[in-house]
Amino acid sequence: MNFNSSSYEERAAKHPHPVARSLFEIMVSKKTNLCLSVDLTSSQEILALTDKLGPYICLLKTHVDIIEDFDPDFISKLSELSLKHNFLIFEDRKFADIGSTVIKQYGGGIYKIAEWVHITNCHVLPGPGIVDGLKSVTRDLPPRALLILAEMSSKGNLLTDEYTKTAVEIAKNNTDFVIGFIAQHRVSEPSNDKTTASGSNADFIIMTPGVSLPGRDGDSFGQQYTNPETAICVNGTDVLIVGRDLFTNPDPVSRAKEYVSTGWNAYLKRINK
Ligand code: 5FU
Repeated sequence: MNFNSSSYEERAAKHPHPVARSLFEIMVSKKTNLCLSVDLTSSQEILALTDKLGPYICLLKTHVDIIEDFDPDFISKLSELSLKHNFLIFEDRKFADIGSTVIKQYGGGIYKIAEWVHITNCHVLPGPGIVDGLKSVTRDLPPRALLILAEMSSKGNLLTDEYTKTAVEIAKNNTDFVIGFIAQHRVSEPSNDKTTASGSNADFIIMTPGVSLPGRDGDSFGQQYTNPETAICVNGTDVLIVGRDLFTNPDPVSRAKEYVSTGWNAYLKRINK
């Protein structure tokens, strides 16, 4: 739709949500808008790669339910790495059930996601009650934030324009918890000079999966890739989410550095610096 020409510093200074502020501050201090999607299935491999790439990322995205040897000690170690390297943790759980069920999925079970994850996400297929349910879990916890899935990267997905508009409306009604969207474009109007704590000018963060440096177009299961420059300068995203192009790369550090410099230069171009 549009893009946000304000700097991450300006957005950090004005943002009413503490998790959004921290994320912007980390992005500025480390000069990176890269999120590693660490879709590995062994906890040792996840921890080792996270330790290696920690200096280059602002955010680590997990799928905790694919880990084959999960145990609570993994969470302590991951949380230590998030402090050591200064990044936030985003569990890509894609909650999609009614409020009373997601309360148990987010706060309980084996993973107790709300206890250690700064950011999670949900579909809004069930209606706004899912957001109310998730939010209720966070009442006595340190600041937690939610992203709403407004668009997906996969071919033939069912998230129509009408659906996306409704997702944005639900976000605008919950700016004390929702800080942005998983999307392929800036789906809400940019806040720029008119940022408010809530409502129509809220400063939503756009995070985009399905991103790869040129050379990968997709996979055999419908994934589609956009390149980082287009994602940031044309589509208006704020955070690049990259998985296989990093974790299957024989030299993930060099590859991560390429994403960091491409992503940061594209951001500087967008804000005209
Ligand atoms: F919401 C979405 C989406 O629309 N597309 C995605 O690819 C989430 N993802 C996730 O981003 C997906 O579950 C993977 O964890 C990651 C992309 O991984 P890739 O290896 O870079 O394709």
